[in-house]
Amino acid sequence: VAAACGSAALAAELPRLVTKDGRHALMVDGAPYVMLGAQAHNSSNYVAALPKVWAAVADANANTLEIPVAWEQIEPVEGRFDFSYVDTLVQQARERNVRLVLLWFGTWKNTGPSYVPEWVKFNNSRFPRMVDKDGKPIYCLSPHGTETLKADRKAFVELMTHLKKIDGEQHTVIMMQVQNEVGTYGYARDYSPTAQKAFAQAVPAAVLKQQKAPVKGAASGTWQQVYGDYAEQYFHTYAIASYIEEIAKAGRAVYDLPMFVNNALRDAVEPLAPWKKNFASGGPTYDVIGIYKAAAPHIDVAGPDIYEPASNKVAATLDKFHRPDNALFVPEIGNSTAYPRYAFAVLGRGGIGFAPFGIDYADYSNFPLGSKATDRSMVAPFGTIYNVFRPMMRQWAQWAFEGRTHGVAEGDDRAPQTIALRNWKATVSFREWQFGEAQYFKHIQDKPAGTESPNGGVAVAQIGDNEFVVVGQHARIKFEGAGSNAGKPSAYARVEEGQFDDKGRWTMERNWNGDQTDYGLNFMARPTVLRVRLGTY
Ligand code: N0T
Repeated sequence: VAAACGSAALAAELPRLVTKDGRHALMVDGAPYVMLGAQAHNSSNYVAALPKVWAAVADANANTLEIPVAWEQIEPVEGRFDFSYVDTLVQQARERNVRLVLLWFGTWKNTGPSYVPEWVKFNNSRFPRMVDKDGKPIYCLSPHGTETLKADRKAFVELMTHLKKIDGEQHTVIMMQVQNEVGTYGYARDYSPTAQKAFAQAVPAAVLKQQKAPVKGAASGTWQQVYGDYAEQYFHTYAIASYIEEIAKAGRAVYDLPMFVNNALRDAVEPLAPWKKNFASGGPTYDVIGIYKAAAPHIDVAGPDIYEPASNKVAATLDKFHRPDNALFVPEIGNSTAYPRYAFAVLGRGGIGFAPFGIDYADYSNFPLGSKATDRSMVAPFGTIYNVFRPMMRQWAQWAFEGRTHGVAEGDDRAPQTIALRNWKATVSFREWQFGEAQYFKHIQDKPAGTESPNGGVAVAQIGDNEFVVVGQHARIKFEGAGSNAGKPSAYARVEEGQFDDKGRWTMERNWNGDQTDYGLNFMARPTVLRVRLGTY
């Protein structure tokens, strides 16, 4: 009876984000959870479109679906709300044992107002657009529009109220994205009289504290005085983040789900420089996460939307968004074959979630951002990876929260990478045959099938002093002593191939030995889970 009550109490616990020692966990039903996610296409937020979404989500083995809820669909007429799509969505998710992350497409969707209801879209006197330096309205709604904020907030609060009513016990919906890829393309900020007045005000103390100036300016004062050439971008960022905060805060007051924002990236490799139309000003780009933390404390996470596959850029982006005050969460990543390998890097780094975009059999391909394919072949490369993580997702999430996990994705240079472990070091190499060392087979020119482009990845959890869980594909891993084991010869005690079940029990299928371990542990196309124990002598 006590156990039954205990699990009921856990199930009733609200999802929330927790941070300890600079690491993060998304708690779902009282325990760390990793979103092995999939995002639907932008127009699949209708009941009739859902079958093609669910089919792809199932092929992906995803445990979480990210899908829009549009302001235009829940409040087509001001003050009249329709939650029929939300009801069906939640119901169908439960039937499939899939959790939901709802994307609130409100005032800003990829910066524009495309998803606001018609009564908002064309009423610029009540819902002002931003204006340029000549006072001409531009496409983007102004974050200084107090009526717009009121109306968006009201709709969002209605949505949260409804979710609490239909889902306040089960928590099928585990997280909310507030707006989508906010900011403004082509314009640094609003130049309306209201904005001009605000721009001349002093930078709020919370911002001063959390956002340092890239180039030293005044310690306090106006945006211009403190942030110099970055002032317009930072000011606009503050305006948008404050607007989002009002919405998130009001929504959480009725139903306290974790909330996040997503970001259309600025380049994380090129040196930081003032905005010059090269990204959306005002969005949660890596350089202004501090402003979001200061202005929007009800937003837990700022996550990168990754649509540039270059491995150095992905690595730099993951580094910049993974901070003691910001959990690593990739709410969108391209769905072409260059991207699945990054699941190993994100899950290995302790990310709380990863979601390819466009996991949906709608008749739409967002090539060249993503895959040309719109069928199972597009989903399968993610599905095979999720397939091995899903049974042990809860353990992995716990290990990640304890700082035991690491991960690498094959670089575009195909070069080996090392992973520093506690008293061990692992080297991961790519395009190796399963037998032998490349140096003895220099006359062999060909490479393993399916490795023509980089797609290897390995994630490792150190679950004991000498024990590891290793998941990989298209890669070789070798261990050697480091730290207190440095210089000691070592050998495998066991290399068991198998699976953890959802109760954390390990089932071994076979023990690798002989050719299967003599030249490192070699993962081929099919992702495999190994439980490895080493010893020194
Ligand atoms: C994303 C998606 C959807 C290297 C694009 C990406 C989604 C939104 N926007 O399919 O629209 O709702 O969040 C913007 C990518 C910018 C181009 C990067 C070129």
